[in-house]
Amino acid sequence: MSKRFQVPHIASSEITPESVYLRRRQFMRAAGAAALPLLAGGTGAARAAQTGGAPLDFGRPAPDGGLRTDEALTPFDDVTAYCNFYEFGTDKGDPERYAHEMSTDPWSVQVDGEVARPGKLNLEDILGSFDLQERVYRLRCVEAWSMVVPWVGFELAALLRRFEPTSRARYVSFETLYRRDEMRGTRSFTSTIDWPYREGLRMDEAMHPLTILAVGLYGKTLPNQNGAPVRLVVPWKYGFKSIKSIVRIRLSEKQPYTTWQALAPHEYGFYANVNPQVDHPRWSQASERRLPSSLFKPNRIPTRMFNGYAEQVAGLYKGMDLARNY
Ligand SMILES: Nc1nc2c(c(=O)[nH]1)N[C@H]1C(S)=C(S)[C@@H](COP(=O)(O)O)O[C@H]1N2
Ligand SMILES: [Mo]
Repeated sequence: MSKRFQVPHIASSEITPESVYLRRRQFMRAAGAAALPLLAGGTGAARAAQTGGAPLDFGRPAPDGGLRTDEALTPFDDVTAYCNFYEFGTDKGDPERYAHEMSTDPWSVQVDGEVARPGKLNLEDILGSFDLQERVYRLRCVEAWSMVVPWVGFELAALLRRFEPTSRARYVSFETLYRRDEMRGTRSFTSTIDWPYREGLRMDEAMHPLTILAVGLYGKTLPNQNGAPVRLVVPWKYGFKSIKSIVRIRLSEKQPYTTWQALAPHEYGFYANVNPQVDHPRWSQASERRLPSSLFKPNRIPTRMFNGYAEQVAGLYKGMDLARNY
């Protein structure tokens, strides 16, 4: 398989066992290649030691057009131990306990629907085709907790363009892997989800430069519990939109089915933009617990419109009633 490559430059400090793994997957089907750049400007690993507790700043807009934030990173151990991934159970610790039962190699993503060139990408193709960057984003769950995560990924727009969306493409939908024997949460009698987990975006949201597909965090390969090997991250929306372990992407003319909207339409809308003024029926969205958080140090902070990304994304919703289109 022939492919175009960029000349590598990886600082020796960035060559971790995980980056070697990522690059090995990048090269498995790419004979004759040298190394690829893993991170363009990776501060996450350097800041990994900077755990919670640093004062937060809300007065300043996020620097770099929202591509990074200088708020304290949520420590790696919290990001990987406190998870929502219902395929493995509903307890926050279940994904870390059981997601290793999911096999992620081989992996491919099918892209079809309203595209001129439908097809399938192996994970190796994905890793070899797009320059990986670090993006430090806030992640705000609809359950009113939040984290700051240094993701490694690339813009979803770059992948979509490769398949040449047609003029009829107005929405993008995503599907998670569904493998009952590897996902004990999907075998649970108490689960009311119609698997596979599905999510969707409007085309302009999907093409927005803040929207990424992540393949790593903290400079490492994405842990299974965080959605390995490839997951969506849409930082201005509630976390449930950021679907994990994606195997299918489909472009469509009509607004797609989404898991949470189907399950409880009064609680979870299609847009799910973070909005402190529109409460969830069962809890307020005015503030959030920034992890790490404890009984004695709840670390409660005000929630910001569009999760602090209003400057970048408010224009997408001009003229829309955000209380109706929640
Ligand atoms: N397939 C799948 N994707 C999912 C979920 C899930 O249960 N299944 N949970 C969502 C929710 S509610 C949140 S808050 C984020 C959490 O991502 P994290 O565990 O990496 O922090 O993943 C989202 N993506
Ligand atoms: Mo969530």
